[in-house]
Amino acid sequence: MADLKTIYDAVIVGDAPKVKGLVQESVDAGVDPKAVLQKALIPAMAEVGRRMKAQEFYVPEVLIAARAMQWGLNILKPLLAGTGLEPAGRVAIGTVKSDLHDIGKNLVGMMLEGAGFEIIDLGTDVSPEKFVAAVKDKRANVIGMSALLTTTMPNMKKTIDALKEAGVREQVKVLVGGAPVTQRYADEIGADGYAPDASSAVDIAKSQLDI
Ligand code: B1M
Repeated sequence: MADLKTIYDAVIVGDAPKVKGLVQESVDAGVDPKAVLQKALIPAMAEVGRRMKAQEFYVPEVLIAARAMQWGLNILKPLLAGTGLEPAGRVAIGTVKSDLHDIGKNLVGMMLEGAGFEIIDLGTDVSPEKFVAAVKDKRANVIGMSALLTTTMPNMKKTIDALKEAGVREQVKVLVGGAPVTQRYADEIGADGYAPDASSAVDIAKSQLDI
């Protein structure tokens, strides 16, 4: 039977087929799926985040590790449903209206998922109304907005305004990021948090939700 450390190591090196095989082997042998998630996949992605911050890993390494984590997660998800394991938070993430850049947004989503958050991926070119609907209909408690263009950044503010108009601003934490976005801009538009990279996004989301 695969030990959890082997799964942890396989995620870090981004060996998706190996992770898939080992996770399947573990659950078939009766290992608790929660243990596989909490003691192998999540800590592995935390380590990937640490290496990214330390500039030991760059975008390609992070993407392949996240993909490996995803393959393992796909096996665990149906087994975890109904076990009462609550996600750390429910994040509706998207690239703002008129902006089609999604590499950074996907990376942030994958890192958050790797940290135990449930991700509602709204995609790109997401209107303020769609973000509002994710809070109302899908019970998101975090809105994650990404913008890569200086011309689309103002749509972050428009989304925050739409959340206020819909009366749901107080129900969610708003996290923003993307190359042209700064802490100063986040403060200016009234966001709750700003993260310069995917790994910090996990730290900020956790601290916003007091996890
Ligand atoms: Co575009 N593009 N692009 N582009 N593109 C930029 C952003 C640009 C800086 C290039 C340049 O001119 N030097 C420039 C913007 C200039 C500006 O606004 N000042 C630009 C432009 C102008 C354009 C077009 C207008 C070009 C044209 O058509 N004339 C056009 C716009 C299309 C549109 O969106 N409507 C366009 C199109 C494209 C492609 C489609 C070709 C492609 C996107 C493909 C895709 O995403 N699927 C593309 C690309 C790839 C880029 C560059 C080269 C790379 C962006 C990227 O993926 N970076 C980019 C130049 C550059 O940044 N060097 C550029 C890697 C990614 C991992 O980083 O997204 O910053 P990033 O994400 C980081 C952090 O920012 C942070 O974490 C991530 C990981 O650490 N982060 C968050 C991101 N979102 C976050 C959310 C958070 C927290 C952190 O919380 C929720």
